[in-house]
Amino acid sequence: MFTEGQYFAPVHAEADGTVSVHLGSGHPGFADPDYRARRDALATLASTWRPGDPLPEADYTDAEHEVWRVVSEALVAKHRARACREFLDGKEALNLPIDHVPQLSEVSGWLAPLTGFGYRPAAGLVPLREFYGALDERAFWSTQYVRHHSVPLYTPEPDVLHEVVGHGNTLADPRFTALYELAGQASRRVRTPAALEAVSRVFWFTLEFGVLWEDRELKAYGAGILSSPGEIEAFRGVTLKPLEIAAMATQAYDITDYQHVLYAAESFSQVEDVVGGFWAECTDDSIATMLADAGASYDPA
Ligand code: NLE
Ligand code: FE2
Repeated sequence: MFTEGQYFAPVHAEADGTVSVHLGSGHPGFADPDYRARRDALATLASTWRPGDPLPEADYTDAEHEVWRVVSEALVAKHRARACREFLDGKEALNLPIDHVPQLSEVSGWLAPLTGFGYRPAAGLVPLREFYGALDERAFWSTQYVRHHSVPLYTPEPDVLHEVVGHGNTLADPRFTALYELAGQASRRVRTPAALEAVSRVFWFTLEFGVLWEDRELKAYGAGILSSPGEIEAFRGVTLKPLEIAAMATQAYDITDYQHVLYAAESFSQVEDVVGGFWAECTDDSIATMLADAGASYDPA
């Protein structure tokens, strides 16, 4: 079930207070007992955290540091060539390590003076209201596990590489964080599930998978593209549509594969005007009208 907009293996609280992660048979770590144990341990670690606690420290293994290094190294040149300027500004300011997985506490410490953003540890799927609501408090819910070593180039599951290399570099740039905060404010303003879903879909096609034109070259600004050494090579070949809120809010998407339809902005300023403007103003009513005009079915439940 993907109503929450992102793919996550379900997490179950066990009677002994631990948490177990249920990887499906198609998951690259399904038949790897060490990986499964790791996922359970890191989900349990995150689940013990309460607001006000220090962020839990994950005892990353050499093998996990190695996956981080392989992906981060592959992304150095790819970011330079394919990431938008504002992302590169954030990346320069944040200056993440290449050779080891940093702790969420460390990255939060580096982000604080730049934009005031910080992480919260997530055991698994965070409900939409909580995920987006936190953005309004400059807090970003983040997983801590590392993708399976057999799939360094692409994973549909948000892992710590995606949260920190993809989102973290954007959370280091104030033009980006203004957009995250507006998404958070929009989520708090809207009440209906359909309106929240619209806010979330627009987030998907922008801050997760957005692309934009920069000096007549197509660049990525979405964290989902920018954390995948595979998809960052492929996005220029997909069907591009103009940046349009109603279209993004009603576009179906497959979260388990490279995106086939992306929305290209004319510039970063256009993202700020169109997407930031939508999140700044949208209400249940304005979204209901927009969806009705777009011919989408709207269930005001
Ligand atoms: N496909 C991305 C990656 O491999 O880093 C993660 C996307 C999470 C929504
Ligand atoms: Fe993400």
